[in-house]
Amino acid sequence: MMRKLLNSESGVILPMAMILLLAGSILIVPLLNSVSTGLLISQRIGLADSGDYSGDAGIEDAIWDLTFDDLADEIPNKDDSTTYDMGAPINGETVSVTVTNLGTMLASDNLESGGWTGGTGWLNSWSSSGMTSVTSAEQPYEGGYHIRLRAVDGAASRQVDLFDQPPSVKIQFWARIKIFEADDEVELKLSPDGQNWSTLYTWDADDSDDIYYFRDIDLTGYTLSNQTRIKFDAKLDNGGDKFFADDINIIRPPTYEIVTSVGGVTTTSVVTIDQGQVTVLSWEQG
Ligand SMILES: [Ca+2]
Ligand SMILES: [Ca+2]
Repeated sequence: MMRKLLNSESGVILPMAMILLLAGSILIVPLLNSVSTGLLISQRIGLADSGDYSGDAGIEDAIWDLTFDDLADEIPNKDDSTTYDMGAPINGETVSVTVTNLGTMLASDNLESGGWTGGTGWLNSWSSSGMTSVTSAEQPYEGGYHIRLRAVDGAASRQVDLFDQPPSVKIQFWARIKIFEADDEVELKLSPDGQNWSTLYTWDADDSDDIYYFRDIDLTGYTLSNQTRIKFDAKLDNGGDKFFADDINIIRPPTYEIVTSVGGVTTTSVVTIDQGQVTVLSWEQG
């Protein structure tokens, strides 16, 4: 009896499992295809008219694994890299894939050089005017130095190449206001050319509590050029009104270089992946 029951149960379970498996395949395969096609149509740019699609397949596979699987977790830090062969040959050839984490930092300066030339990733030194200094006075947020702007003509600006970067670049920093009265203002401005300026943020008397705050400003929607300028610009009426800034970073979403090699053809792509949103910054074969 028991034996018979087991037999009859297994006879039911196997077909049911097969049906579920089949149903799963029917649902999942089109889903994968539509997501993959979506990536291709909406994200891919500038693909050369080349006969070798195997390398492209390797890149698409890596983008999928970075976005939806755990490939990103394997290379969590800047310059981390991993190399693997795709599970199944494509067009009869083995596709080798190398994925490298390019990191998120585009430019940074914590002012710890004590002057206007420090930091990394910038096109040049800070340009300063008026009663503006890198100073150790009045408690920097971080380390021993910060920027201080005073009076009507205080300003500090710097250039960074943001061309070919994803739209969702951010500028992050710490800022503090001391002794502002009505009509005292400091603005953070952005320009693609040094001529046309957009105001990203304005501090006024309401912010005058002498406490450092973290600011995280998204540059999505602004024109980002290869000579993007950021500028702290003071409109204060005397030297006792003070604006401080420290630990200034320009960052992008996690960015990866994917290189595939198959049959002597190398394909290289750089992509950013921001909470499931893929942006292809470059995709070249040769
Ligand atoms: Ca500092
Ligand atoms: Ca004042």
